[in-house]
Amino acid sequence: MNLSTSNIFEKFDKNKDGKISLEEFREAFHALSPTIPSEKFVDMFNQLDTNGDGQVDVAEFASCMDQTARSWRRS
Ligand SMILES: [Ca+2]
Ligand SMILES: [Ca+2]
Repeated sequence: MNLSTSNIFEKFDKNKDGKISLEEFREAFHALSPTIPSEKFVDMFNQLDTNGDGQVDVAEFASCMDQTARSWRRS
């Protein structure tokens, strides 16, 4: 990977508190692809937030990136 997970994480984490809120996630994704419907963000966010505390921390983010990278390699 060219971009490290923490680099990507920092782009999402606008207020630098070490966690991505739903609002930060929505903003970052909206910039990437404005056509994604908002219910899709919530779905994706909930998948990232595996412990369900309403924030995505770096560990949750990293494990998701891991799975994504693995599924890319499979296909
Ligand atoms: Ca944050
Ligand atoms: Ca969480």
